[in-house]
Amino acid sequence: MQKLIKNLSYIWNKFKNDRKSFWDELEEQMVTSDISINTASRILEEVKDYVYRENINNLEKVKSSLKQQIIEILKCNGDSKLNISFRPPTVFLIVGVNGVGKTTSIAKLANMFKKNGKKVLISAADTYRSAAVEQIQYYAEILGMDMVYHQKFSDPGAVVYDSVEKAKARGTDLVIIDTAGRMQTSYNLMEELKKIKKVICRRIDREVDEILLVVDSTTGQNARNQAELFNNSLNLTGIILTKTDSTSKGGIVITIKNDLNIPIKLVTNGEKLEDICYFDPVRFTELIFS
Ligand SMILES: Nc1nc2c(ncn2[C@@H]2O[C@H](COP(=O)(O)OP(=O)(O)OP(=O)(O)O)[C@@H](O)[C@H]2O)c(=O)[nH]1
Ligand SMILES: [Mg+2]
Repeated sequence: MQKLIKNLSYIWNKFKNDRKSFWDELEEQMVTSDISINTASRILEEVKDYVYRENINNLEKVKSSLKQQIIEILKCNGDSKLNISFRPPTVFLIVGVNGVGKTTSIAKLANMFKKNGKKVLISAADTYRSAAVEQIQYYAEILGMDMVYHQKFSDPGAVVYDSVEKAKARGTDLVIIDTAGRMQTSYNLMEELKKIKKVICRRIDREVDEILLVVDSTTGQNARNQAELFNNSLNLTGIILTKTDSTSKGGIVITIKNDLNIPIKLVTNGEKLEDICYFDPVRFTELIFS
């Protein structure tokens, strides 16, 4: 993860001589860190308000006010935890565009629940690529988990139907569903995902417990558009932020939470099965400033 505000110390000398250009440059740095203009303005309005009200003249205090505003945005009101149903199986639907890290995040998540003694079933509803089934199969084998899959190009709705029925019959705690990231058009993809969602809801007789969008933290501001598109079709319950170990800027999650109010629930930071954790707004903010 890269520093969010790279040169705050460098532009600090402008604070005394030319305040306007200090604020402008700070805003520019935030925007190049994948924070949307809308979000950056909201943060800076609060920071400026504090600086002028308290007559602040100290870099550390400005920095700490910035951090505080970011933490406020990223904080969730109790909805950052994963929703586990008291009527098993709990069902998580994992969605996201091609290559963001859906399948590997599913393996990491399955491993996390398995370590907590839960029985997990993986549902290979990405029937668009045959390699997708093989990849899931590999993880299901090393994790010793049930898996449901059909032929390539078969109906993903049918895979999901079978998965939930099998989970019910076997007393499985959690079903995690992998989905395709690529389709001929995003319209086709959204229609297919909506259909999958409907199948799950009918089988469990409630809303899907989690619909998680996987966001590649190196994507930049385009990730906001992805989140908006998926959210409009599916009503997302949260975000899994991946690849935070690479040279990502991380600012995109501040934008997604501020502009779309979708909570960030999990973060992955490597390729090993253990490289996943719950999102912690304070730790995350410290990291992007450290
Ligand atoms: N360094 C690093 N690499 C990651 C992380 N998460 C995923 N990857 C890598 O990203 C690549 C794509 O991951 P997948 O899980 O296959 O992505 P996907 O979204 O399922 O891709 P499609 O099925 O093609 O849509 C793989 O090479 C992963 O190892 C992470 O947290 N850190
Ligand atoms: Mg995949």
